[in-house]
Amino acid sequence: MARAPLIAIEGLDRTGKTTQTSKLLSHLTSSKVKNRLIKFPDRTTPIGQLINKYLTDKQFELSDQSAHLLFSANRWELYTEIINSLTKESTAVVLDRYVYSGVAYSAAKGLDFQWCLNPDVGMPKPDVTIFLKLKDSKATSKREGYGDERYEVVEFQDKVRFQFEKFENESNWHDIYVDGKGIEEVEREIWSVIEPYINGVEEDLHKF
Ligand code: Z5A
Repeated sequence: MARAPLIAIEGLDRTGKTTQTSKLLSHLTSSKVKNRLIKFPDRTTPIGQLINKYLTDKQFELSDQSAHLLFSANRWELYTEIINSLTKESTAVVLDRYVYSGVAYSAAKGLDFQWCLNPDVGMPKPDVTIFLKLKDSKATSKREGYGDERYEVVEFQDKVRFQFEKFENESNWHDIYVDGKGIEEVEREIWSVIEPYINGVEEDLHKF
C-alpha cells in the first residue's frame, strides 16, 4: 500500500521557497495528485501569531530558547492535520520550511544542535527534501523584501547555512543551487526530483 508523500522545501531567506512551492503545487494538480501547502511558521494559529510578532517587531523580545520552542510548538499544532492528509486523505503535503529550519536558525544563534532537534522528535520526516542552496549568501540579498525581518542579515545567513549543511546526509535530501538561475530553471530541477514520488511512497512514516 502506498500513501501520499511529505515533501519539504527548505533554504535560506529569499531563495525562492514560496515561489517554488507554488509552482510545485501546480505541477501536482496538473498531474492529478491531491495536494496541500503548509508554510512554517504558520502565522495564523495562536502560537503562529506570537511568532509573527517576534519576527516583525524588533521591540518584542523573547529568549532564544523560548522562540525556538514556539517554532516547534507551531509545527505540533499542525501534526494531526499533516498525518491525516498523508494517510486518510491521500493528499501530498508540501512544506514551505520545516524542522530543518527550526534547528538551523536556532543552532546558528549558538544553541546546542541536539537540544534544538529534541522538541521536534516524533514529527514525521519528509519523504523528500529540497534544499535551495546558495554558493554566495549575498546572491539573494538584493531580492524584494530582504532585510525586513529579524534574521535577514548576510553574516547570520552564513551561520544558518553551516547548520543546514549538517543535515545533508539525511536520506532523500537534494541540494539545488539557485544562484544565477531563473525561476523556471529551478522549477524544472525541483520537478525532476519530486516527480518519482508523486504516485505514492511506502506506507510507513519515518519520524524525527
Ligand atoms: N524560522 C525559524 O527561526 N525557525 C523555524 O522553525 C522556522 C522558521 C520554520 C520567517 O520564515 C523566518 O522564520 C525565517 C526563518 C525563521 N527567517 N527569516 N527572516 P519565512 O519562511 O516566513 O520567511 P522567509 O525565509 O523570509 O521566506 P520568504 O520570505 O517566504 O522567502 P522565500 O520563500 O525563500 O522567497 P520567495 O518569496 O519565493 O522569493 C523572494 C523574492 O525573490 C520574490 O520577489 C521572488 O519573485 C524572487 N525570486 C524567487 N526566485 C527567484 C529566482 N530564481 N531569480 C530571481 N528572483 C527570484
